[in-house]
Amino acid sequence: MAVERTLTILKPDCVRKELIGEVTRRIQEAGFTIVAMKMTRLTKDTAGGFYAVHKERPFYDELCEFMSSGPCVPMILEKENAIEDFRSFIGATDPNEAEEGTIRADFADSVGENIIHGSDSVANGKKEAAYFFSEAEVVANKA
Ligand code: YYY
Ligand code: MG
Repeated sequence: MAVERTLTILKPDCVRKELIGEVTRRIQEAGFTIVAMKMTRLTKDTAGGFYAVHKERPFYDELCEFMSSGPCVPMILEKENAIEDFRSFIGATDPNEAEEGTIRADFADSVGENIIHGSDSVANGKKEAAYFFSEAEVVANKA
């Protein structure tokens, strides 16, 4: 299996609930290596750019409001099979459908406020990582 990178965001609800530590601990315990990390606050426009693929969806405006409602913590994670494994680790988009023990099942309140993002393909992971981090901000952790 190939080593891949995925982009995650601990969303504003994760930060508000003071779950940065707990979720980051679980991410590392699951074998993902953090190679970039920051705290930032999106504007409605930068949130909209990140989720541009959903522009025509009925939830887009609310999603952009939510994603810009407070600070968030984007990270680039590295692991074998990172994309698929991280999607399993966070659980389904709707926490009511997320498997027990996943981040969204354990911590998310609703489909709109679901604690965490994970890239859905290697190509999108690269695009999303570049949305938040310059090359110089990506660190060879555990080289
Ligand atoms: O990749 P993932 O986050 O699991 O779901 P997407 O279908 O890409 O949707 C992105 C984001 O949009 C989701 O995390 C919450 C929000 N959303 C929503 O508010 N209502 C929906 N019915 C679907 C998605
Ligand atoms: Mg998605």
